[in-house]
Amino acid sequence: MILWGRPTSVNVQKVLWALDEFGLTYDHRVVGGKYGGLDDPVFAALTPVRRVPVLQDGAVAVWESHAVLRHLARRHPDHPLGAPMADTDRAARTDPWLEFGATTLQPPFIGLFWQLVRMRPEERDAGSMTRHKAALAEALDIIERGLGDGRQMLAGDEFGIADIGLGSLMFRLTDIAPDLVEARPHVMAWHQRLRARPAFQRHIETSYAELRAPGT
Ligand SMILES: N[C@@H](CCC(=O)N[C@@H](CS)C(=O)NCC(=O)O)C(=O)O
Repeated sequence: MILWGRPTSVNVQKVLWALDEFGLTYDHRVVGGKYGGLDDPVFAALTPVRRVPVLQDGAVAVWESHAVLRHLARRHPDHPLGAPMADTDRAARTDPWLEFGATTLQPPFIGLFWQLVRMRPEERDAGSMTRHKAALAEALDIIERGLGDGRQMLAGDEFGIADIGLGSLMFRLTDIAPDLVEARPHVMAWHQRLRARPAFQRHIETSYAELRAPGT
């Protein structure tokens, strides 16, 4: 397998974390951001969006980070992370979280991250930051309710690919908006459980200094 994508991308980090949890080996091609390469013909032939991550697995190239997580699960139905996705009823507890992560949690997270990390203070827009924080608070309330029945992880008590898809945002989110996380005890406890995983420490809790706007 070949994983394409810079490790500072949160979407690439999801895949790095998942590959590590599945115990898989792969070649890593660092492209995107300051490394460039997204318009190179070899990479461009793999994905119409020309964004990272892309996972080349034999004859297929999978793009969209959550599609990659599902692909790995389907490829390894006997692994504890893959088994739930091989069972329609169990998959139905995971899929909504992955969709919710991509459509509802991640967009305001990316918006706030860009404002606070990737833009210089003079470029920031207070109204936009307020809107992103409000949307994030609503999304985190939903996770808080989801975890409120005492379950350990998003789709039940077992760690799964939904925890990877959404949990990968928690390190940076806690950095840029600690108040949003600290106000939600179930979200905080879930994050702490993820932090105990060595693969989380290796791939998620990493510096994003290279993404900072000059002078910030
Ligand atoms: N929805 C896509 C988003 C992909 C995406 O926007 N990737 C960003 C990095 S997080 C990218 O390729 N940006 C261009 C770059 O890194 O140069 C996914 O989940 O994979």
